[in-house]
Formats: sequence, structure tokens, C-alpha cells
Amino acid sequence: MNEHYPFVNPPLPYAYNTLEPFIDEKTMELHHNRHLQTYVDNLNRILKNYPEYHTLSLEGLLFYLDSLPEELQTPVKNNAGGVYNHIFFFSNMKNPATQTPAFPCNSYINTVYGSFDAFLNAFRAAALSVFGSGYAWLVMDVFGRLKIITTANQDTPLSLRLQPILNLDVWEHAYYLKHYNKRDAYITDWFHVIDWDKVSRNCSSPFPLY
Ligand code: MN3
Repeated sequence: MNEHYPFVNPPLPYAYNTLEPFIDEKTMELHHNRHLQTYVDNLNRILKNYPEYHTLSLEGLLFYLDSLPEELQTPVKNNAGGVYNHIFFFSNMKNPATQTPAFPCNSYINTVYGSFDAFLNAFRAAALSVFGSGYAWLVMDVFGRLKIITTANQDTPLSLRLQPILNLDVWEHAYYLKHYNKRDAYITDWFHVIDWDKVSRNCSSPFPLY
């Protein structure tokens, strides 16, 4: 994730069919091999003639979005965001997965939401509330407080100075082949493949200040 230009599409940390029957093989293949690949290719094309930014990481590009030349801001937001959000999403899934968070993540969640089930309900409601394309996120602010937010398109919490802990892609391409237009059924299936071991580590990792 800390690589810089030219960016590459890292292989998934599991096979395309690993998340079956919750998320189908064809969806994972198209999502990784076509959707994410397109964002990687576009980002490299956009940055090609700006060598001064070739040492910046994905996180750096997104964190410092406002400092980039104006003509780069929207294309970098969309495409570096598309790369970051997808790699993060793919890296937080596993099957079979640990179904509950570990300490201290579970304790943070209970403090804010009362219980793990209440957290899942709140996350589901947020994911259902995204109108059109975007993501639901669990993030941590600079004071270590957890929060559920939604973002449109390929916007990222990094640009809001928030640390990503967990995200769910609710663009239709993430679920349409298997779940058609039933986002709620997709969310229920996705709950089975959240890698809570990994997410719990995200809770404890330092804020990516650049
Ligand atoms: Mn997607």
C-alpha cells in the first residue's frame, strides 16, 4: 500500500472463489481484474507527466489532495481513491473469517455502539443509506474515536483526516451479479467474510500522518 508511481494492482490475498458462497467468484474476478485494474491504469496515466509526485504513496496523494495542482485534484481523488478503497476493501475480507473483533477493537465498538450487534445494525443502515455509488466505513478520528461514515464515489476518509478501519463497497458492480439490486442481502453475506483479525489490527495501527 505504500508503493508509489507506477502503481500496480496487487494480487488478491486469496483466490477469486475463496469468498463463495457469500461473494461469488465472477464478481471478485471482475472487481479485481477489471475495475481495480482500470483505476490503477488511469492513475498512472494521470501522474505520468508529473514526476514531482512520483515518490508520493497512495495515502500521501489522498492525504495531501488539496495541495495538488488544481487539474490533478479531481482525477487523483477519483482514481487514487479507487485504487486505495478497493485494495483496502479486498484486504479486509477472508473466508472462513473470525466473526468478532478482538481487544481493544471490541471494547472501542462496545463503548460507542453498546454491543457488537448494535454496531452491525448501524453499519448496515449506513451502507443502505448510500444513494448511488460509494462506501460505508468504520473510521477512527485523531482522538481515537470510532465513527461510521459514508463516502460518495471513490472519496476516501484519508482526505477527511480519518483513519480507515473497515469499508464496504456498495457500488452495484460489487454485488449485482449475485445479489441483483438487493444491497441488504449483499450486506448480510458480507458480514460473514469480514476478517475481524485484520480489522482489529487496523484499530490498533497508528494514524497515517504524512
Ligand atoms: Mn468497487
